[in-house]
Amino acid sequence: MLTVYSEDCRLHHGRAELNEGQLVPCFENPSRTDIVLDRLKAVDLGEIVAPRDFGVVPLKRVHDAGFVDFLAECWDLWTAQGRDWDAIPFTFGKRGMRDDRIPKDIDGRIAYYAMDAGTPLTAGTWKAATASANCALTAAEQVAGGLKSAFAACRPPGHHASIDYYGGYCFLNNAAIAAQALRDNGAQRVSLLDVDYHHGNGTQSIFYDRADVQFLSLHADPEVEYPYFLGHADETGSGAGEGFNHNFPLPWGTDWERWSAALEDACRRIQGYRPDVLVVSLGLDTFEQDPISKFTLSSDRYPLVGARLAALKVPTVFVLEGGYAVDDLGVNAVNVLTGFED
Ligand code: SP5
Ligand code: ZN
Repeated sequence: MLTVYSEDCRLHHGRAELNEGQLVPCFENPSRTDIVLDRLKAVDLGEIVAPRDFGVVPLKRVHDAGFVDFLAECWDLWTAQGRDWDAIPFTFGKRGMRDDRIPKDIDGRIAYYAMDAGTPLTAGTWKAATASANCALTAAEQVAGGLKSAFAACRPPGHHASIDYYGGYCFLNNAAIAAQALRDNGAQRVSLLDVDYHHGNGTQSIFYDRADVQFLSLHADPEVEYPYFLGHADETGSGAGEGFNHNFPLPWGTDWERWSAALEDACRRIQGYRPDVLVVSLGLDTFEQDPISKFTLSSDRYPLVGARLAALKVPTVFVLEGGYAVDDLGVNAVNVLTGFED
C-alpha cells in the first residue's frame, strides 16, 4: 500500500497538555509517526512518498476562512506579546454569552477558536497541520486516480477539528478535507468511517446536513468520555443529511466482541449507501494498552479490522488519527493495513 508522509508533520511539538488537573507531556507527539514509519519500513508495506502542496483552497472548502487564517497567524500574534511558551486557551465562551463575537485580544481569539486546553499551538503547528492535510489530500488524489487504497500517515490528527474550532490534538480535519476533495473531483458519494476511540465531532459537524458524505463513528460514549458534547446515538443528521450520520457509542471496557459487532453494523450501512470511495479515520486508541482510553482491543485484532473493510470492495483512503500507546502504535496501524491487503 502507498503511504504518504511528510517530515514537516514532526514540526508540531507541544510541551504539555492539561490532563487530570496537571500539565503533563503531550500524548500526541512526533514519536508517534516515527514509530509508524519504522514499522511500515520493517514490513516493507510499500512506497512512501512526500505529499504535494495543495495550498489553502481545499482547507477552506470545509473550514471557515477566518479560522484557517487564525491558525496560520496565531503563533506570531502570541509571540508578539513576548511569550515563548505554547499557546493554550484559559477560558471559553459558555451558554448565554456572546459566543459568536470574535474578540480582538489574542487570548480572547484563542478562547473563541479552541475547544480545550489539551491542544497547545506551537511554532511549528501551522506547518505541520498543513503538511498533515496535504498527506490526506495526496492519498485521496492517488485513490481518485485509480489506486485501490492509500495510507496518509498524518499528524497532527484531525477528526476533532470542526468548521471553526480546533482541539483534541487536532487543528485541520484531514479526513474531512480529503472527503471533500474526493467529492470535488467527481465522487458522488463518500463514506467516512471513524474508528478512533473518541467521537469524530469535527467530522460529524462538517457533514451533518449533507447526504453526499455519510459519516459513521464507533467510539466511547460521550456520557463518560471526551469530547463529551457530541457523539450520541440520536444524532442522525439534519435536513438533507437526515439519516446519513450514524453514531455507535460504546461503554468503557468495550472488548473485541462488542466492538466488532458495531463495526459489522457500520459496514452494512456503508454497503447500503454504495459509496464511490471510503475514507477511514484510523485511530488506534481502541488498543488495550492505550494510556488515555478504556477499550480492550489487542494487536492481533487489527488485521481483522482491515480485512472487514477490504470486503466492502470500495477504494479506500486511510487517514491516521489517534493512538497513544506509542511503542505499539506502529504494529497496530500497520496490522490494519496488512489485513486490508491480504
Ligand atoms: C485524535 C484524538 O485521539 N484525540 C484525543 C483527544 C483527547 N484529549 C483528552 C484526553 C483526556 C485524557 N484524560 C482522561 C480523563 C478521563 N476522565
Ligand atoms: Zn482518539
